[in-house]
Amino acid sequence: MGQSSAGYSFRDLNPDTGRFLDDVMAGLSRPQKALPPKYFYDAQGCALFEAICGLPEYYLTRAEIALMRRQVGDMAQHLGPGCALIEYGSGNGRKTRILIEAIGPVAYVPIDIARAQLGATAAEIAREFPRLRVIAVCADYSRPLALPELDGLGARRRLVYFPGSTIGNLTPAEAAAFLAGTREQAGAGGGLLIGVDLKKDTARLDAAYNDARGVTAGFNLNLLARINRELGADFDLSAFRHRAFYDEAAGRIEMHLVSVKAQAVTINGRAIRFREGETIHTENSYKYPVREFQELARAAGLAPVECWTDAEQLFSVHYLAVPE
Ligand code: AVI
Repeated sequence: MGQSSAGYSFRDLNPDTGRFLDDVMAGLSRPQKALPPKYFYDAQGCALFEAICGLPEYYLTRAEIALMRRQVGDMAQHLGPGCALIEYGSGNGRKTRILIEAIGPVAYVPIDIARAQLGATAAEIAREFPRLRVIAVCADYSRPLALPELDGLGARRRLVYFPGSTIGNLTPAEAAAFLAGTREQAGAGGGLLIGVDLKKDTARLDAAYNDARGVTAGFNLNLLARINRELGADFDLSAFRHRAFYDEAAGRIEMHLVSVKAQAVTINGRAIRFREGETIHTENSYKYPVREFQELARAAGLAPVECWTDAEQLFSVHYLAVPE
């Protein structure tokens, strides 16, 4: 584990070594071509996602931050002081700061696949909260991972924080399996605090993923640009366009990249053919009513304790306890 002079330690589990090419080839060889959304987040992708979070149409981030500010006092009553706070997908840590200030954890363990952003966020938080032990872990939290040793830190319990409705990027079956794995990481007596986007009218959802400035389109297309940059592929970005829509029956936004013509792309010496109009499915973003998400949590062996929503009923944050 590398100890940084900035007051945090950094453990690199090398989440991307060798997997990107295999995942891309496997995804583009399926009848419905698909790419895993975790690969959106290279440096450009992180910057584009930051821009998305500030867009007028993308209500999720604003609603969740407003909710956290309004309810964090009540959350603190449930969560108590002195926990080890483990965060999946730490991003820029804006919501985390609100939580850290209110609950006073003894340790903060941000886990993210985006190495550079993880280091920057860990350094900033270590500077802002000098008494907090910050242990950053660069890892793919969608796969089983070994957490650093936390027992010697004097934490009363473990709290896993998973904000931003990133759980919505998993299918419900994947989300249930993920919750069950996270329950194990939190351990008996621990808890999970999870941000979940709520179902709402289709027009608002469609607009959030089809912003007028085309930032979401750029974020989606950056996946192909990343494959070109890192795997030496020859995607012509002007021959693909962004498509996102809400599928009401499935309760999810689907994002695709549509091939605007018949074409072939070479990746690692192999030609991948596209028909005109054929799509690469790049992301799902599921939306859950409060009860539906609580059912999912129960099925994963967790006990829903409390759920907070923002004033406009756009977003929810669930507190789920791990039974003793
Ligand atoms: C990270 N995740 C929760 C975002 C979402 O809303 O599903 C990713 C995103 N995709 C397009 N816009 C934002």
